[in-house]
Amino acid sequence: MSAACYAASDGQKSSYEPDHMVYSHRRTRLGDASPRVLLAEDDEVVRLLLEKCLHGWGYQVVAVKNGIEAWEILRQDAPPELVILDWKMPGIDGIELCGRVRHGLSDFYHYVLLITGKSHKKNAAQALESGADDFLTKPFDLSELQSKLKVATRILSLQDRLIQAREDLRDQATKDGLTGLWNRVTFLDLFQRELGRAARSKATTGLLLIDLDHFKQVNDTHGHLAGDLVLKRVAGRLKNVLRSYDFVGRFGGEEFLIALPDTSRNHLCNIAERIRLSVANLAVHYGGAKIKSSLSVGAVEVMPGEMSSLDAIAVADVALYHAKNSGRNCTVYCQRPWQELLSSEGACRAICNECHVELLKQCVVSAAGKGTENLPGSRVSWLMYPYKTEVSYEERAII
Ligand code: GH3
Ligand code: MG
Ligand code: MG
Ligand code: MG
Repeated sequence: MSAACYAASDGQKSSYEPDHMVYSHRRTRLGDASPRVLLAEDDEVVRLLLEKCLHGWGYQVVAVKNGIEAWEILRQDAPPELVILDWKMPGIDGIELCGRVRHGLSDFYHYVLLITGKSHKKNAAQALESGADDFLTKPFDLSELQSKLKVATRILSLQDRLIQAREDLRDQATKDGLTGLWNRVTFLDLFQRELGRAARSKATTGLLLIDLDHFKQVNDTHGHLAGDLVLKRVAGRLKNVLRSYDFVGRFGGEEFLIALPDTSRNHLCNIAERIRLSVANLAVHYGGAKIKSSLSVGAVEVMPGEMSSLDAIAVADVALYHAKNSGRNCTVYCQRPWQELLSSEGACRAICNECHVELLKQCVVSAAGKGTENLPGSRVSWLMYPYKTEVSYEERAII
Protein backbone atom coordinates (compact mmCIF):
# COMPACT_ATOMS: atom_id res chain seq x y z
CA MET A 1 0.00 0.00 0.00
CA SER A 2 1.09 3.52 -0.56
CA ALA A 3 1.80 4.98 2.77
CA ALA A 4 4.43 6.89 4.55
CA CYS A 5 5.19 7.32 8.18
CA TYR A 6 3.99 10.49 9.60
CA ALA A 7 2.50 10.78 12.92
CA ALA A 8 3.15 12.80 15.49
CA SER A 9 6.26 14.80 15.33
CA ASP A 10 6.66 14.29 19.05
CA GLY A 11 9.30 11.64 18.79
CA GLN A 12 6.88 8.80 19.45
CA LYS A 13 6.30 5.89 17.15
CA SER A 14 5.04 7.03 13.81
CA SER A 15 1.53 6.44 12.59
CA TYR A 16 0.08 6.66 9.15
CA GLU A 17 0.09 9.21 6.41
CA PRO A 18 -1.06 8.42 2.91
CA ASP A 19 1.41 9.84 0.44
CA HIS A 20 -1.21 12.06 -1.15
CA MET A 21 -1.69 13.92 2.11
CA VAL A 22 -0.57 17.47 2.42
CA TYR A 23 0.56 16.90 5.97
CA SER A 24 4.07 15.92 5.05
CA HIS A 25 6.86 17.14 7.25
CA ARG A 26 9.55 19.19 5.69
CA ARG A 27 13.08 18.72 6.86
CA THR A 28 14.87 21.79 7.93
CA ARG A 29 18.47 22.49 8.69
CA LEU A 30 17.63 24.06 12.02
CA GLY A 31 19.94 22.77 14.66
CA ASP A 32 22.79 22.19 12.22
CA ALA A 33 25.69 24.16 13.58
CA SER A 34 27.42 24.54 10.22
CA PRO A 35 25.64 24.50 6.87
CA ARG A 36 26.69 21.87 4.37
CA VAL A 37 28.19 23.02 1.11
CA LEU A 38 28.39 21.24 -2.21
CA LEU A 39 31.44 22.42 -4.12
CA ALA A 40 31.69 21.45 -7.80
CA GLU A 41 34.93 22.54 -9.47
CA ASP A 42 36.94 20.67 -12.11
CA ASP A 43 40.18 22.58 -11.52
CA GLU A 44 41.90 20.50 -8.88
CA VAL A 45 44.03 23.32 -7.47
CA VAL A 46 41.06 25.64 -7.06
CA ARG A 47 38.91 22.84 -5.67
CA LEU A 48 41.46 21.86 -3.02
CA LEU A 49 42.06 25.45 -2.03
CA LEU A 50 38.34 26.23 -1.70
CA GLU A 51 37.66 22.99 0.14
CA LYS A 52 40.34 23.83 2.69
CA CYS A 53 39.00 27.37 3.16
CA LEU A 54 35.42 26.19 3.52
CA HIS A 55 36.47 23.70 6.19
CA GLY A 56 38.39 26.42 7.94
CA TRP A 57 35.29 28.66 7.95
CA GLY A 58 33.30 25.93 9.63
CA TYR A 59 31.35 24.50 6.70
CA GLN A 60 30.86 20.81 6.05
CA VAL A 61 31.97 20.29 2.46
CA VAL A 62 31.17 17.76 -0.21
CA ALA A 63 33.62 18.44 -3.07
CA VAL A 64 33.17 16.95 -6.56
CA LYS A 65 35.12 17.41 -9.78
CA ASN A 66 32.38 17.65 -12.42
CA GLY A 67 28.72 18.49 -13.01
CA ILE A 68 27.58 14.88 -13.25
CA GLU A 69 28.82 14.08 -9.75
CA ALA A 70 27.30 17.31 -8.48
CA TRP A 71 23.93 16.39 -9.96
CA GLU A 72 24.15 12.94 -8.35
CA ILE A 73 24.68 14.54 -4.94
CA LEU A 74 21.88 17.06 -5.46
CA ARG A 75 19.41 14.32 -6.29
CA GLN A 76 20.15 12.40 -3.11
CA ASP A 77 18.01 12.65 -0.03
CA ALA A 78 18.75 15.81 1.99
CA PRO A 79 21.48 17.28 -0.23
CA PRO A 80 23.53 20.31 0.89
CA GLU A 81 21.51 23.46 0.47
CA LEU A 82 24.44 25.77 -0.18
CA VAL A 83 25.89 25.04 -3.61
CA ILE A 84 29.03 26.47 -5.20
CA LEU A 85 29.26 25.65 -8.89
CA ASP A 86 31.99 26.28 -11.37
CA TRP A 87 30.53 27.46 -14.70
CA LYS A 88 32.75 25.40 -17.02
CA MET A 89 32.88 21.77 -16.03
CA PRO A 90 32.88 18.46 -17.90
CA GLY A 91 29.58 16.61 -18.16
CA ILE A 92 27.05 19.17 -17.02
CA ASP A 93 28.15 22.78 -16.78
CA GLY A 94 27.26 25.14 -13.95
CA ILE A 95 24.62 27.02 -15.94
CA GLU A 96 22.73 23.86 -16.80
CA LEU A 97 23.00 22.63 -13.21
CA CYS A 98 21.47 25.91 -12.02
CA GLY A 99 18.50 25.30 -14.28
CA ARG A 100 18.15 21.71 -13.06
CA VAL A 101 18.33 22.80 -9.43
CA ARG A 102 15.54 25.31 -9.96
CA HIS A 103 13.26 23.06 -11.96
CA GLY A 104 14.22 19.47 -11.29
CA LEU A 105 14.54 19.19 -7.53
CA SER A 106 12.01 18.95 -4.71
CA ASP A 107 10.75 21.77 -2.55
CA PHE A 108 14.15 22.41 -0.95
CA TYR A 109 15.58 25.78 -1.75
CA HIS A 110 19.25 25.65 -2.71
CA TYR A 111 21.34 28.78 -2.55
CA VAL A 112 23.58 28.62 -5.62
CA LEU A 113 26.76 30.61 -6.04
CA LEU A 114 28.25 30.39 -9.53
CA ILE A 115 31.99 30.94 -9.96
CA THR A 116 33.68 31.49 -13.30
CA GLY A 117 36.55 33.01 -15.19
CA LYS A 118 34.03 34.88 -17.37
CA SER A 119 33.99 38.47 -16.32
CA HIS A 120 31.66 40.20 -18.75
CA LYS A 121 28.51 41.76 -17.30
CA LYS A 122 26.32 39.78 -19.63
CA ASN A 123 27.81 36.58 -18.15
CA ALA A 124 26.68 37.62 -14.69
CA ALA A 125 23.21 38.30 -16.06
CA GLN A 126 23.14 34.89 -17.75
CA ALA A 127 24.20 33.18 -14.51
CA LEU A 128 21.49 34.89 -12.48
CA GLU A 129 18.83 34.22 -15.09
CA SER A 130 19.77 30.55 -15.20
CA GLY A 131 18.91 30.30 -11.50
CA ALA A 132 22.06 31.25 -9.62
CA ASP A 133 21.58 33.42 -6.54
CA ASP A 134 24.97 35.05 -6.80
CA PHE A 135 27.98 35.21 -9.07
CA LEU A 136 31.74 35.47 -8.45
CA THR A 137 34.44 36.05 -11.05
CA LYS A 138 37.77 34.19 -10.81
CA PRO A 139 40.26 35.10 -9.57
CA PHE A 140 38.43 36.34 -6.48
CA ASP A 141 39.37 37.46 -3.04
CA LEU A 142 38.70 34.71 -0.49
CA SER A 143 37.23 37.23 1.94
CA GLU A 144 34.70 38.18 -0.76
CA LEU A 145 33.72 34.52 -1.06
CA GLN A 146 33.42 34.25 2.72
CA SER A 147 31.13 37.29 2.83
CA LYS A 148 28.94 35.92 0.07
CA LEU A 149 28.65 32.60 1.91
CA LYS A 150 27.60 34.44 5.06
CA VAL A 151 24.80 36.09 3.08
CA ALA A 152 23.81 32.67 1.73
CA THR A 153 23.76 31.19 5.23
CA ARG A 154 21.60 34.06 6.48
CA ILE A 155 19.08 33.51 3.72
CA LEU A 156 18.99 29.74 4.26
CA SER A 157 18.53 30.22 8.02
CA LEU A 158 15.68 32.61 7.39
CA GLN A 159 14.15 30.03 5.10
CA ASP A 160 14.51 27.37 7.81
CA ARG A 161 12.77 29.56 10.33
CA LEU A 162 9.91 30.16 7.91
CA ILE A 163 9.58 26.44 7.23
CA GLN A 164 9.67 25.66 10.93
CA ALA A 165 6.97 28.26 11.59
CA ARG A 166 4.85 26.76 8.84
CA GLU A 167 5.34 23.28 10.31
CA ASP A 168 4.42 24.52 13.79
CA LEU A 169 1.24 26.11 12.46
CA ARG A 170 0.40 22.95 10.56
CA ASP A 171 0.93 20.92 13.72
CA GLN A 172 -1.31 23.22 15.70
CA ALA A 173 -4.00 22.96 13.05
CA THR A 174 -3.84 19.19 12.64
CA LYS A 175 -2.76 17.76 16.00
CA ASP A 176 -4.46 17.55 19.34
CA GLY A 177 -2.54 19.81 21.70
CA LEU A 178 -2.66 17.49 24.70
CA THR A 179 -1.91 14.09 23.22
CA GLY A 180 -0.14 14.94 19.97
CA LEU A 181 -2.54 12.66 18.10
CA TRP A 182 -4.37 13.82 14.98
CA ASN A 183 -7.25 16.07 15.94
CA ARG A 184 -10.80 15.20 15.03
CA VAL A 185 -10.97 17.19 11.79
CA THR A 186 -7.69 15.80 10.48
CA PHE A 187 -8.52 12.25 11.45
CA LEU A 188 -11.85 12.45 9.65
CA ASP A 189 -10.12 13.86 6.59
CA LEU A 190 -7.51 11.09 6.62
CA PHE A 191 -10.11 8.42 7.25
CA GLN A 192 -12.33 9.61 4.43
CA ARG A 193 -9.37 9.56 2.06
CA GLU A 194 -8.39 6.12 3.29
CA LEU A 195 -11.88 4.76 2.64
CA GLY A 196 -11.71 6.21 -0.86
CA ARG A 197 -8.37 4.52 -1.44
CA ALA A 198 -9.68 1.26 0.02
CA ALA A 199 -12.73 1.37 -2.28
CA ARG A 200 -10.47 1.70 -5.32
CA SER A 201 -8.10 -1.05 -4.22
CA LYS A 202 -10.90 -3.31 -2.90
CA ALA A 203 -9.40 -3.37 0.58
CA THR A 204 -11.16 -3.58 3.92
CA THR A 205 -10.54 -0.99 6.58
CA GLY A 206 -10.83 -1.44 10.31
CA LEU A 207 -12.13 1.28 12.60
CA LEU A 208 -11.96 1.34 16.39
CA LEU A 209 -13.82 3.83 18.54
CA ILE A 210 -12.36 3.87 22.03
CA ASP A 211 -13.66 5.45 25.21
CA LEU A 212 -11.97 5.47 28.60
CA ASP A 213 -14.11 3.93 31.31
CA HIS A 214 -15.29 6.04 34.23
CA PHE A 215 -12.78 8.69 33.32
CA LYS A 216 -14.71 11.37 35.13
CA GLN A 217 -13.82 9.57 38.36
CA VAL A 218 -10.13 10.03 37.60
CA ASN A 219 -10.66 13.78 37.38
CA ASP A 220 -12.91 13.83 40.42
CA THR A 221 -10.50 11.77 42.52
CA HIS A 222 -7.06 12.97 41.38
CA GLY A 223 -7.75 16.27 39.60
CA HIS A 224 -7.79 17.34 35.97
CA LEU A 225 -4.01 17.46 35.61
CA ALA A 226 -3.86 13.83 36.59
CA GLY A 227 -6.61 13.16 34.06
CA ASP A 228 -4.57 14.96 31.41
CA LEU A 229 -1.56 12.81 32.20
CA VAL A 230 -3.65 9.65 31.89
CA LEU A 231 -4.92 10.83 28.49
CA LYS A 232 -1.34 11.41 27.33
CA ARG A 233 -0.14 8.03 28.54
CA VAL A 234 -3.10 6.25 26.99
CA ALA A 235 -2.45 8.03 23.69
CA GLY A 236 1.15 6.78 23.85
CA ARG A 237 -0.04 3.22 24.41
CA LEU A 238 -2.44 3.46 21.46
CA LYS A 239 0.35 4.56 19.15
CA ASN A 240 2.74 1.90 20.34
CA VAL A 241 0.37 -0.90 19.48
CA LEU A 242 -0.22 0.26 15.91
CA ARG A 243 1.51 -0.52 12.65
CA SER A 244 3.29 2.33 10.88
CA TYR A 245 0.42 2.94 8.48
CA ASP A 246 -2.43 2.79 11.00
CA PHE A 247 -3.54 6.15 12.29
CA VAL A 248 -5.05 7.41 15.48
CA GLY A 249 -6.88 10.57 16.43
CA ARG A 250 -8.51 12.11 19.46
CA PHE A 251 -12.20 12.17 18.69
CA GLY A 252 -13.35 14.06 21.77
CA GLY A 253 -12.53 14.35 25.49
CA GLU A 254 -11.59 10.77 26.42
CA GLU A 255 -12.52 9.21 23.10
CA PHE A 256 -10.12 8.06 20.41
CA LEU A 257 -10.46 6.78 16.87
CA ILE A 258 -8.10 4.37 15.18
CA ALA A 259 -8.16 3.49 11.49
CA LEU A 260 -6.48 0.31 10.33
CA PRO A 261 -6.00 0.16 6.57
CA ASP A 262 -6.03 -3.24 4.83
CA THR A 263 -7.14 -4.99 7.95
CA SER A 264 -8.84 -8.34 8.26
CA ARG A 265 -11.48 -8.96 10.88
CA ASN A 266 -9.06 -11.16 12.82
CA HIS A 267 -6.43 -8.49 13.01
CA LEU A 268 -8.99 -5.84 13.88
CA CYS A 269 -10.21 -7.75 16.93
CA ASN A 270 -6.71 -8.74 17.90
CA ILE A 271 -5.45 -5.20 17.83
CA ALA A 272 -8.50 -3.92 19.70
CA GLU A 273 -7.79 -6.44 22.41
CA ARG A 274 -4.12 -5.65 22.49
CA ILE A 275 -4.97 -1.99 22.99
CA ARG A 276 -7.49 -2.78 25.67
CA LEU A 277 -5.04 -5.01 27.56
CA SER A 278 -2.20 -2.54 27.11
CA VAL A 279 -4.25 0.19 28.79
CA ALA A 280 -5.62 -2.17 31.43
CA ASN A 281 -2.00 -2.92 32.37
CA LEU A 282 -1.06 0.73 32.50
CA ALA A 283 -0.49 2.39 35.86
CA VAL A 284 -0.03 6.15 35.82
CA HIS A 285 1.80 7.53 38.84
CA TYR A 286 0.68 10.97 39.89
CA GLY A 287 1.33 12.73 43.18
CA GLY A 288 1.90 9.48 45.03
CA ALA A 289 -1.21 7.87 43.55
CA LYS A 290 -1.20 4.97 41.14
CA ILE A 291 -4.03 5.49 38.65
CA LYS A 292 -5.39 2.49 36.81
CA SER A 293 -7.63 2.81 33.75
CA SER A 294 -9.61 0.69 31.38
CA LEU A 295 -11.28 1.34 28.08
CA SER A 296 -14.15 0.08 25.99
CA VAL A 297 -13.84 -0.46 22.26
CA GLY A 298 -16.35 -0.44 19.42
CA ALA A 299 -14.89 -2.13 16.35
CA VAL A 300 -16.14 -2.21 12.79
CA GLU A 301 -14.77 -3.62 9.57
CA VAL A 302 -15.63 -1.47 6.55
CA MET A 303 -15.81 -3.35 3.28
CA PRO A 304 -14.59 -1.53 0.13
CA GLY A 305 -17.01 1.24 -0.81
CA GLU A 306 -19.52 0.02 1.72
CA MET A 307 -20.16 3.13 3.75
CA SER A 308 -19.06 6.67 4.37
CA SER A 309 -16.58 7.61 7.07
CA LEU A 310 -19.34 9.08 9.24
CA ASP A 311 -21.50 5.98 8.86
CA ALA A 312 -18.54 3.84 9.89
CA ILE A 313 -18.08 5.95 13.01
CA ALA A 314 -21.80 5.70 13.72
CA VAL A 315 -21.61 1.91 13.53
CA ALA A 316 -18.54 1.84 15.76
CA ASP A 317 -20.43 4.10 18.15
CA VAL A 318 -23.24 1.57 18.46
CA ALA A 319 -20.69 -1.15 19.15
CA LEU A 320 -19.05 1.06 21.77
CA TYR A 321 -22.43 1.69 23.34
CA HIS A 322 -22.81 -2.07 23.71
CA ALA A 323 -19.32 -2.44 25.09
CA LYS A 324 -20.22 0.05 27.81
CA ASN A 325 -23.44 -1.81 28.52
CA SER A 326 -21.61 -5.13 28.60
CA GLY A 327 -19.67 -4.10 31.67
CA ARG A 328 -16.94 -1.91 30.09
CA ASN A 329 -13.27 -2.92 29.67
CA CYS A 330 -14.24 -4.99 26.62
CA THR A 331 -14.44 -4.88 22.83
CA VAL A 332 -17.64 -5.19 20.82
CA TYR A 333 -17.21 -5.92 17.16
CA CYS A 334 -19.96 -5.07 14.69
CA GLN A 335 -20.78 -8.07 12.56
CA ARG A 336 -21.33 -7.54 8.86
CA PRO A 337 -25.10 -8.09 8.57
CA TRP A 338 -25.62 -5.23 10.98
CA GLN A 339 -23.46 -3.02 8.84
CA GLU A 340 -25.39 -4.02 5.75
CA LEU A 341 -28.60 -3.05 7.45
CA LEU A 342 -27.18 0.29 8.41
CA SER A 343 -25.79 1.10 5.04
CA SER A 344 -29.08 0.34 3.37
CA GLU A 345 -31.20 2.24 5.83
CA GLY A 346 -28.85 5.05 6.66
CA ALA A 347 -26.58 4.66 9.61
CA CYS A 348 -27.26 7.89 11.36
CA ARG A 349 -31.03 7.50 11.31
CA ALA A 350 -30.76 3.93 12.58
CA ILE A 351 -28.48 4.90 15.40
CA CYS A 352 -30.68 7.73 16.51
CA ASN A 353 -33.58 5.31 16.65
CA GLU A 354 -33.57 4.21 20.25
CA CYS A 355 -35.88 1.24 19.65
CA HIS A 356 -33.60 -0.09 17.04
CA VAL A 357 -30.65 0.05 19.38
CA GLU A 358 -32.70 -1.67 22.07
CA LEU A 359 -33.59 -4.45 19.68
CA LEU A 360 -29.98 -4.99 18.77
CA LYS A 361 -28.90 -4.96 22.34
CA GLN A 362 -30.64 -8.27 22.86
CA CYS A 363 -28.49 -9.77 20.17
CA VAL A 364 -25.11 -8.98 21.61
CA VAL A 365 -23.33 -12.28 21.85
CA SER A 366 -20.58 -12.67 24.34
CA ALA A 367 -17.63 -14.66 23.20
CA ALA A 368 -15.38 -14.10 26.15
CA GLY A 369 -12.17 -16.02 25.86
CA LYS A 370 -13.13 -17.77 22.61
CA GLY A 371 -10.33 -18.28 20.11
CA THR A 372 -8.01 -15.81 21.73
CA GLU A 373 -5.17 -18.14 22.68
CA ASN A 374 -2.53 -15.46 22.48
CA LEU A 375 -4.56 -12.93 24.40
CA PRO A 376 -5.56 -14.43 27.72
CA GLY A 377 -8.51 -12.73 29.34
CA SER A 378 -9.77 -11.41 26.03
CA ARG A 379 -13.28 -10.05 26.01
CA VAL A 380 -14.72 -9.65 22.53
CA SER A 381 -18.40 -9.68 21.65
CA TRP A 382 -20.17 -9.47 18.33
CA LEU A 383 -23.15 -7.37 17.46
CA MET A 384 -25.48 -9.21 15.14
CA TYR A 385 -28.24 -8.39 12.72
CA PRO A 386 -31.52 -8.52 14.70
CA TYR A 387 -32.87 -11.64 13.06
CA LYS A 388 -29.64 -13.59 13.22
CA THR A 389 -29.42 -14.35 16.89
CA GLU A 390 -27.13 -17.33 16.77
CA VAL A 391 -23.44 -17.18 16.18
CA SER A 392 -21.78 -20.11 14.53
CA TYR A 393 -18.66 -21.64 16.02
CA GLU A 394 -16.60 -20.41 13.06
CA GLU A 395 -17.69 -16.87 13.67
CA ARG A 396 -16.79 -17.09 17.30
CA ALA A 397 -13.43 -18.59 16.58
CA ILE A 398 -12.31 -15.95 14.19
CA ILE A 399 -9.54 -14.48 16.27
P1 GH3 B 1 -17.98 6.07 30.76
O1 GH3 B 1 -17.31 4.86 31.26
O2 GH3 B 1 -19.45 5.91 30.64
O3 GH3 B 1 -17.38 6.59 29.51
O4 GH3 B 1 -17.76 7.18 31.89
P2 GH3 B 1 -16.84 8.46 31.84
O5 GH3 B 1 -16.73 8.98 33.22
O6 GH3 B 1 -15.57 8.13 31.16
O7 GH3 B 1 -17.67 9.38 30.88
P3 GH3 B 1 -18.23 10.83 31.07
O8 GH3 B 1 -18.72 11.24 29.71
O9 GH3 B 1 -19.20 10.89 32.18
O10 GH3 B 1 -17.00 11.70 31.48
C1 GH3 B 1 -15.95 11.99 30.62
C2 GH3 B 1 -15.01 12.89 31.36
O11 GH3 B 1 -13.86 13.19 30.58
C3 GH3 B 1 -15.63 14.20 31.71
C4 GH3 B 1 -14.62 15.25 31.32
O12 GH3 B 1 -14.37 16.15 32.34
C5 GH3 B 1 -13.37 14.42 31.04
N1 GH3 B 1 -12.51 15.04 30.06
C6 GH3 B 1 -12.79 15.34 28.78
N2 GH3 B 1 -11.72 15.91 28.18
C7 GH3 B 1 -10.74 15.99 29.12
C8 GH3 B 1 -9.40 16.52 29.13
O13 GH3 B 1 -8.86 16.99 28.13
N3 GH3 B 1 -8.70 16.42 30.29
C9 GH3 B 1 -9.25 15.88 31.42
N4 GH3 B 1 -8.52 15.81 32.52
N5 GH3 B 1 -10.51 15.41 31.43
C10 GH3 B 1 -11.26 15.46 30.32
MG1 MG C 1 35.99 24.75 -14.75
MG1 MG D 1 -16.88 9.59 26.43
MG1 MG E 1 -15.62 7.48 29.14
